[in-house]
Amino acid sequence: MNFKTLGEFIIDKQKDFPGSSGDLSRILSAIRLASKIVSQQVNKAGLARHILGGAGSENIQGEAQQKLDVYADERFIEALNNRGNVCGIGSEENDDFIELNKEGKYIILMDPLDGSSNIDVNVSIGTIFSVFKRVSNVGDSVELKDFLQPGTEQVAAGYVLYGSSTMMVYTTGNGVNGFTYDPGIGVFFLSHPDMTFPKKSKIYSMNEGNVKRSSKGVQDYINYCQEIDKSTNRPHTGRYIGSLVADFHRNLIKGGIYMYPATDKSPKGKLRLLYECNPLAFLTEQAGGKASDGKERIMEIKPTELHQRVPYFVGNTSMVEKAEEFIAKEN
Ligand code: P6P
Repeated sequence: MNFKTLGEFIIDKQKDFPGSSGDLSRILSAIRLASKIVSQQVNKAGLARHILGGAGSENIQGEAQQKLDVYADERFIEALNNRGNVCGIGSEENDDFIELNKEGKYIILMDPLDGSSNIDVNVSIGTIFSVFKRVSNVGDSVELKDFLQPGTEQVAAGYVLYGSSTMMVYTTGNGVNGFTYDPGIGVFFLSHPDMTFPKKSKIYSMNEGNVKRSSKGVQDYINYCQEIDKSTNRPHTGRYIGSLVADFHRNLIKGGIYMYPATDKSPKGKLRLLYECNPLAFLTEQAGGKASDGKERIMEIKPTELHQRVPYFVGNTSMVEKAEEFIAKEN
């Protein structure tokens, strides 16, 4: 077996930070452990009647929580808490942030199971995570300001995709690497080293039911994507699964843009800045792409709320900039 394991990779990369405490390695290992546990449940969701269906509760977004949402949230919180070096977690599934160990130097923001509306129809879903160093004093209680940092301050970010295979893709600021899980032996192997967006790209991902509810600039960009012009690789190909991690992962490998613009129904967009847009933006920039709200770099937005939503355009730089061009013209 000549593939490097995720565990070996984490330890090897730690050597790139001489004198590091190993705290970040322990956090990544905790995420690795929780993702194995969640993967096992996701992969039998069709059978485990006790898991399927609503948990009878709602999250702050007012979305019916699927039992797997709650299950995943609890497993990631437990695994991270057990490492003792995380002082707090902000999660889509919890109205307020959760305080863990006051001595912890890191905070985590996460969407424990994004795309959960797809659980019952057996479409890929994912976990998204973002890691920051706390800004409040070690030993004190974690504070909201620890979570409201701009994405540029992230020390690590990534996702776990529960699809035809389970993959973990992450960055600590030195490129993007993807690991595929072998459930037979319970190990993630380095299957996608140094992931970057391909130069050529023609996939656009948007819920086109929202086009008429979006701005003129977005409508003009979608029309541009659909025009026939061989010289500019058009018409582009529409692909939208309705599961952000799955759409993002496909576009990272094949090239493309994912858009969730502001609409009359979601005037600030639908996706959450802290635990969806920022972590994928960190990966994107590390993979040579671009992530914006249509005007401003996502990672430079100063957050004001834990569950803040923003319009989102992410993927190949050329495609994101073309969309921004149409948006700029509308004003
Ligand atoms: P719509 C899932 O709820 C999610 O947050 C993303 O995973 C997905 O891309 C998007 O919302 C789907 O939203 O409005 O197109 O159903």
